[in-house]
Amino acid sequence: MEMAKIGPGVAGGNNRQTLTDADNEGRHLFKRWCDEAGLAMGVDRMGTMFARREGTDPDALPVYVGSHLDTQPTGGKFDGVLGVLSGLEVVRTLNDLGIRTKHPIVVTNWTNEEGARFAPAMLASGVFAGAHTLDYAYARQDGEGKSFGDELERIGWVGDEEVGARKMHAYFEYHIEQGPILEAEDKQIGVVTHCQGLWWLEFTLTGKEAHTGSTPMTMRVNAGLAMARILEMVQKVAMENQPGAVGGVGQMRFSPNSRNVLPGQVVFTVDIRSPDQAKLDAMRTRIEAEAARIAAELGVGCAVDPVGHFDPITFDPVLVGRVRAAAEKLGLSNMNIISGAGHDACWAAKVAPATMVMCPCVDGLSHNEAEDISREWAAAGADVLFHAVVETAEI
Ligand code: HGY
Ligand code: MN
Ligand code: MN
Ligand code: MN
Repeated sequence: MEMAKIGPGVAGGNNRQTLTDADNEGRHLFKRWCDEAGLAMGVDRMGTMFARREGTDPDALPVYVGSHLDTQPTGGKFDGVLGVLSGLEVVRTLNDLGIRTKHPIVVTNWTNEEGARFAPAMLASGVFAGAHTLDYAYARQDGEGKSFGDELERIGWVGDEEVGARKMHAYFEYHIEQGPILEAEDKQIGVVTHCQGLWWLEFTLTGKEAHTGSTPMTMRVNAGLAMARILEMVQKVAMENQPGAVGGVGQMRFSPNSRNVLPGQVVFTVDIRSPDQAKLDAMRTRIEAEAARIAAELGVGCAVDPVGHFDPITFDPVLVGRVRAAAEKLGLSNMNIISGAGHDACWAAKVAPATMVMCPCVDGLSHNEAEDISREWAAAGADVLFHAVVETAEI
């Protein structure tokens, strides 16, 4: 039986899903703006873009500042792009002021942060940090069976740099919170101390295709029912691990996906997260065991493939301190926060001192086209980013 392909369709919609023509267009616009700012562009074999501003000491390791330009199928007005363009604004401001830092500064656009089209999320930064091989990344397929490597080739962004060859003095990422805390606490700046860990568990349930009308209830091998019970169980496990745990499912695929055919196969990805390592791993163990029990009770086959994972991250205390000091110096209200969403900074933190700056977002909403921030919030975070980056790059 043909494996049910999962993942959103890439056609249409107001988005820049990774390696689509819209992503390509955004990359070329970003490159033009980097050229205009006098930056030298390097591209690695995952298509990640590194725009370098020279420092006074060419031997000094660069300070990297970036995020991602790719988006979800719906959303992404600020998620990622705010951090890339604010990084560019840091170097444009230094250009305007005629300031040359000691360390070079490299503005970065990581390929496929979202993991919407090609799982897992943070794919390019994961290869950069050695969590995935290049072959693994190139073989990842989207919902239409296209591979990452072929699509990167198609849009012409296979760079010549070995992935991970670059060494970083430090890495900064500015991002919207994508949650409700900063707005609710009326804070302008999130001083990001940690990021919660995650597991993406891809379940493949195998039932028996049969007529939804003429098949007696006692004769069904119902993969759809098994999926429903597993989703309910994931909700229960996450609620039993409050505070500080989340669990849910964003995508699933029935095969043959016909109204009057019981599904022969159901494929879906469970997304669980927690800042607590033990809690995160215990949730995974429990969900896999209970899913197997639920499937067995219904005579449904159950296979699990962990398609995404990273442990909870602690960001670099020195850099975190610089973000806090910059917010204080600028008179901006601020608080420590743990990032609920994953970011490229999580993999960068594996290979260099790294941290993040966050600004609030309206109603804590993200991964939704209604995602919004105020100009004041955007500017305040960019000011903090500027001061923290420049202090680290040394004048
Ligand atoms: O899944 C995440 O946390 C990120 O939005 N890619
Ligand atoms: Mn993001
Ligand atoms: Mn996102
Ligand atoms: Mn782990």
